[in-house]
Amino acid sequence: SCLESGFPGEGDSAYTRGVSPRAVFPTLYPILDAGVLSQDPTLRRGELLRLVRCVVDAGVTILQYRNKQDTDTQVLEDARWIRDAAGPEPTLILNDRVHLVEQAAFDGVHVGQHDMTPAEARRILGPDRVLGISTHNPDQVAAVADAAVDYIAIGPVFATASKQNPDPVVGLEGVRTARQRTQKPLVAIGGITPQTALAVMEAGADSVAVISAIFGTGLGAERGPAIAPEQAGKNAKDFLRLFR
Ligand code: 3NM
Repeated sequence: SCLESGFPGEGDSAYTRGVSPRAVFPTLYPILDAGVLSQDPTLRRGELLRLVRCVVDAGVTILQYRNKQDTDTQVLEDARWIRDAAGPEPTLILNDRVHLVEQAAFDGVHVGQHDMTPAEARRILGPDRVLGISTHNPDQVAAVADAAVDYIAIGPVFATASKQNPDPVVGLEGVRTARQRTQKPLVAIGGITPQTALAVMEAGADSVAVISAIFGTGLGAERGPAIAPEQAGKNAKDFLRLFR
């Protein structure tokens, strides 16, 4: 195939194993951060339901749930609502909590540089689930270029307000260098908007991961999402339109 650009290593999951790895990864990878959700359980459930439905209806095929602050019990409850709302098709990725993926009926996990080695995460996950890892510079990309991961994220590409203590921005140049260091699907993250997404893809990313330009920034407490679910769907569509 003209899209073929290399083969994943033996450690990859069924998600990319044996197929052209860069051809299968979705171009838009929204991340729903728990910071945009209300604490009240009833409100929270409705918010999750509507936000997830709206972006899935917009055409989103992969979605990460990122919750850095709550208990496993809360994360698991949220994750189950998300799966219910998304239906069986979308690929759902949980941030960090490898041990909850199976119970949540999620498809995979995203780990950071400090969470756990790819080999350890792969051992817990088994061969068939999706595993992604964060990197913050091209050297870190090179270090996991042949690891048992399905994709490599690099960021922040641009300044971001959605992550505490972000690493220094890598810019488009960082994406270009990262692209030279791996054949795996490369996901760019950090401050990406519809205005910059095409330049990021042209620099070599296969996908853009996005929090605030789709879901907004959380207002916290009991106030609920800053962005209406319909608006989140429109935002996702704005990205997807660019990639058609
Ligand atoms: N990880 P936004 S940047 C979750 O550099 C996350 O690894 C990053 O949110 C990294 O699209 C980031 O609002 C925040 O900038 C992305």
